[in-house]
Amino acid sequence: MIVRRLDDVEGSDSDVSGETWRSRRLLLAKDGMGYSVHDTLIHPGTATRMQYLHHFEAVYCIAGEGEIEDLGTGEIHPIRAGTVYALNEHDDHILRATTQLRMVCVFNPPVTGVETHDESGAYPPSTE
Ligand code: 9YT
Repeated sequence: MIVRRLDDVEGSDSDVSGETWRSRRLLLAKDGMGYSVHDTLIHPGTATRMQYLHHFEAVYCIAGEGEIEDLGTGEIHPIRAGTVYALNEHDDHILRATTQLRMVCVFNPPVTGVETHDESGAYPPSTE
């Protein structure tokens, strides 16, 4: 059994930041679960375009307010605590944070720990 706390991850190599976000990666590829679990903060007033070409991601908002724009359909969905979105079609999207968003993110395949977005808004393919 693995028991890990946010305190264990904060400030470690598994605490990774991009320009608009900070991702505390609680479970990683090396944990052997087949997915990774992140506690991610999206900074207020930011917009982030992303498209995970090599991963599926589910995102569950536990605090804050914002919106997600599906660039495939043009639809905009409000995000607040209790909202989950699943990028089941490697969807090209923009995430806008009105206030700080706290999101629990699950990636399949799992990230190894150090990934940040490339110029297309994706993480590289998993090599593990
Ligand atoms: C919600 C989102 O996709 N934010 C970017 C960071 C990423 N989810 C991560 O690595 O936790």
